[in-house]
Amino acid sequence: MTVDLCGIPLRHPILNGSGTFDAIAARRAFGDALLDEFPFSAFVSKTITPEPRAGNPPPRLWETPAGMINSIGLPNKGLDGFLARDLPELAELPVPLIVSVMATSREQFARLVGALAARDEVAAVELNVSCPNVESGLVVGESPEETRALLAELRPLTEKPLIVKLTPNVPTPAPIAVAAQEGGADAVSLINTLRAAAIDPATGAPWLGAERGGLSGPAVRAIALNQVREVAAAVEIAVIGMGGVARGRHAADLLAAGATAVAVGTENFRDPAAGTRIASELDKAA
Ligand code: RRO
Repeated sequence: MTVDLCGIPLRHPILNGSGTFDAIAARRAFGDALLDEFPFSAFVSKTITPEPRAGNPPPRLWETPAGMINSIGLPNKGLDGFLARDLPELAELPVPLIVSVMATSREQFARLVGALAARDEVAAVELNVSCPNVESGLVVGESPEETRALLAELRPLTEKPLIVKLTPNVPTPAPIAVAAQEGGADAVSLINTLRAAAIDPATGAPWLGAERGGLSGPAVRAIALNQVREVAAAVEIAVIGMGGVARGRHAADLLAAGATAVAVGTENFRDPAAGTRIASELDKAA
């Protein structure tokens, strides 16, 4: 079941969701065995920002029935740290590399995309306009106008595919996806996590250090399926579907809903080989 994702040939349709699989740590843990049987047909990096970030105060995770709330808050080395330290290691992976980026202004997004455009190791760039866990006040991906304007500014900077990661925290994501397409995006990916909170039963206060976070896992699967269907019906560009995928059947459902490829997220924390298993289950079902 090979796939063409915006001109990038993939061995199978299963990717990782950004931030849900640390390939550098996994290589340290599993050695070169990781490269012999890499779980995903392309690797999507954790989101990077122009400057280093420490991330949100702990606790950062809460388990829910059939899901998980995270409030990680984008800890990363910043653009220069990523290029110097992470990119050389990620370039050794046996699959195309998609780098996820986030910034709080169009100029800063342009700095990130411009720098990555110059790197042969990078196959595509994912624009994370949907992180629920930062205090910028503006979630670009909640506004079609902002999304279109951002793409119009970034599109001339690179011929590499630009993927827009959509938020589920809007009444319907289709108008945002259409705006991304009109601005020149090559693909959209969805869903990011749903805004959520948890209370510490001992104190009655918010459990998460940042007070709220984003819900993922099987709990969100039916929402993801509906949003992927709506978006795939509204755009001609490729759709990368994700949300609670834990088995081949779930991936098949998202492909039937119109996705070109499917990403695995929360399930990677439970089973680091989930990508390989899900790709093989999907293959057997086909
Ligand atoms: O780092 C995070 O807290 C985070 C990000 Br950037 C995102 O896009 N989605 C999410 O659930 N967490």
